[in-house]
Amino acid sequence: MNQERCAIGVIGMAVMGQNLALNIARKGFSTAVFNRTTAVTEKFHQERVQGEPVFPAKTMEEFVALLEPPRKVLLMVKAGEAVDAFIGKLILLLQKGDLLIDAGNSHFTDTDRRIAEAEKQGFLFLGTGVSGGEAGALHGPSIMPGGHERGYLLAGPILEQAAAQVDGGACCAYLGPRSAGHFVKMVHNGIEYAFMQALAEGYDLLHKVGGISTSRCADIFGEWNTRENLASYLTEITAAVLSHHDEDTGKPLVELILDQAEQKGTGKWTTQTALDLGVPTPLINQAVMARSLSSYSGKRKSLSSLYPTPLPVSNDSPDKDELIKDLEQALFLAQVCAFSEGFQLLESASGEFGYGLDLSTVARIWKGGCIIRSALLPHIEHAYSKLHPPLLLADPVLVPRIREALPPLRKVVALAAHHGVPVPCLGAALFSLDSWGAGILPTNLIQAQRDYFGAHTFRRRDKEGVFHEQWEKGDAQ
Ligand code: NBP
Repeated sequence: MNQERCAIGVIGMAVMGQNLALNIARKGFSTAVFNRTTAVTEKFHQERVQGEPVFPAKTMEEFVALLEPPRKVLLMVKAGEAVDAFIGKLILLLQKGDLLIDAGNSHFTDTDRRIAEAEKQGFLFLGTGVSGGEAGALHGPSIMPGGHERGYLLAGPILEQAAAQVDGGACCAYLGPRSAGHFVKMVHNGIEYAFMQALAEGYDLLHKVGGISTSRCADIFGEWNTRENLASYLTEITAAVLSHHDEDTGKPLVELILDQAEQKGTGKWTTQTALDLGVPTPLINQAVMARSLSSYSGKRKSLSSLYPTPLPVSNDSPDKDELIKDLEQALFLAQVCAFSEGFQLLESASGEFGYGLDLSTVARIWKGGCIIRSALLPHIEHAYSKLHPPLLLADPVLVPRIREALPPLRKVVALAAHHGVPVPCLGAALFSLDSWGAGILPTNLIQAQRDYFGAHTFRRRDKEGVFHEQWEKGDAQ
């Protein structure tokens, strides 16, 4: 293949970088590739490149020399120090006006810092979320760029062709200034955590309370995936995972996997940021907590003998068909609540950080390629483009479906409590819906308590103004 100046360069030849580079090259854009460890680049080039215009470089100098000015360099490396290390090297080799794209899962505050530094040095910078795992990276991910809009003018045509295409539109759009793209990706991952946890709770209830085998659970998830309420990538892969058998033992592999969930941090960041912004994200929080708690396997084991399950399945098993029907509705609501809190967080951050996010665009570019793609997203796109509900839970199209699903969710959570099966996410969905819909909450008492011990004052329902009460007996005014 003739060497030519490349349209773009990709740094980082682990799973995501390799697949994204191949995807971009298959769309006809010549692509230079580089990895810190050269052997990785060589192996990739020998084993996976088959005529695509991919050009490996052994050194950073060689890599940069391969690029057509203004140069576009996409970093797909481990978030954190590796990104800063590469930026530090690249700014010595690139020229003003060249573009850096950080496409890893960087924390949004790191992206703000890097963009400010890039500006000082005269470079363009895009902080870009990419979702879809390795298959998405190869066949079309959802791409969430933010940062310098002039940078998007340079790289947008390449990214849009590499992205998943849904209804004739690319699942990629410029989202806003500074860290808008990485913020949206972080919230995407938070929603992903919540929905994964809810699906796991659904499996747990089917299995432990319904006494349904893992293989039959696989069929149930498969059926749910064909229906409007739950059709989604995560439901689809849950069915695939549950139907997968271990070659050595012949058992469903999931039953042999240790119940200790790991996390790379994006869920935790979502929760931390939501707390900072004062946005309630109970499902995402519970999903993060559930993973944290699961990691304490030794402590859990010693406590499991102290607190046996209140009701063994055989004593009080519900009707299986009813459980399956109720769970479908409950999981639908968990998904709606997770999206609702994610979009509320995006809306709040957009105001706080000046991102100017268009929430319908976010929903649109999540419709394909990404891990949280779901049959719900077209409704969410419509809600935010046409109806602008104060909260997704108030979307007039979704309200009747939410009302219909609420009694089954209540039944499922009660059943789980009855049988001692933990359902933190499904429980949080019920808590969330009941709290938003309660009208009056018992926080009046909290205000009174605060005023009692700290003279924090309170406002009243029946009069304007701010009040403090002498609460001690006999001291009341
Ligand atoms: P990893 O996150 O595992 O990172 C591996 C890459 O980072 C390799 O190229 C490695 O080079 C390089 N690297 C490391 Br590790 N430390 C380095 C350092 N100090 N200096 C320079 N390079 C360093 O790869 P990935 O799973 O492909 O993910 C890439 C990015 O995409 C991450 O930010 C990740 O969070 C994000 N992401 C991943 C997925 C997914 O499904 N995996 C999905 C969406 C987003 P080496 O070969 O020399 O060690």
